[in-house]
Amino acid sequence: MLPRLYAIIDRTLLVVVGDPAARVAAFARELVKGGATLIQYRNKTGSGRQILSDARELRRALGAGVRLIMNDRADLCLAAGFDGVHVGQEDLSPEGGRAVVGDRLWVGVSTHSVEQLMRADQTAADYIAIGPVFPTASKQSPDPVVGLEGVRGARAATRKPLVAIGGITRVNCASVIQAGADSVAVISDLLHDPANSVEAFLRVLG
Ligand code: TZP
Ligand code: MG
Repeated sequence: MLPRLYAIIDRTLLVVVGDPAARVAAFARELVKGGATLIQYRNKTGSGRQILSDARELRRALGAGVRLIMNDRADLCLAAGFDGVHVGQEDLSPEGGRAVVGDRLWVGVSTHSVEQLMRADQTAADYIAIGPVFPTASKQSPDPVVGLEGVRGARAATRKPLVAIGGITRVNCASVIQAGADSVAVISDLLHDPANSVEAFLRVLG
């Protein structure tokens, strides 16, 4: 169900010159050119209005062939015609997200320990993310790293599709899949030269 690479666009990490929605869409088109088929839009600082404007532009620019996941906001997932919502430990619960987006769309949930993952396993989530696997500079106040050991523990604790996140690069991604993740979610190692980075990830991950 999940592709090996789960690309995340963090709006605050993109350098914007000119129209922000156009910049986000252009970056996403590069990801898709490299082979990305699953993309999350993440924006921790923008207003609902800005997020929706970026998201609608993404949907228009990428068409129906790419799965688009909205971080945090189930309402904006629906409003933008996205394919799913991703919730964290302090957002809507997976059940809450499910109540908003319905049964047809995806609901993903972030966890930061095997204990949280075991709770998430009992929910309506379609997939579970675990992390940070390695140190990351892309998240404010990240939880402690779980390491490859954490990925192995997570794999043993759930049969749901498992996404690993945090500090994952073209260099270390194979070890994360070997530890049991179905997919790796990546922000910073896609920022510079997105099309070529995605291609390189997919070459390594097969
Ligand atoms: N959640 C756990 S780590 C992380 C998030 C959103 C950031 C991942 O970014 P990067 O740059 O791939 O480490
Ligand atoms: Mg969140």
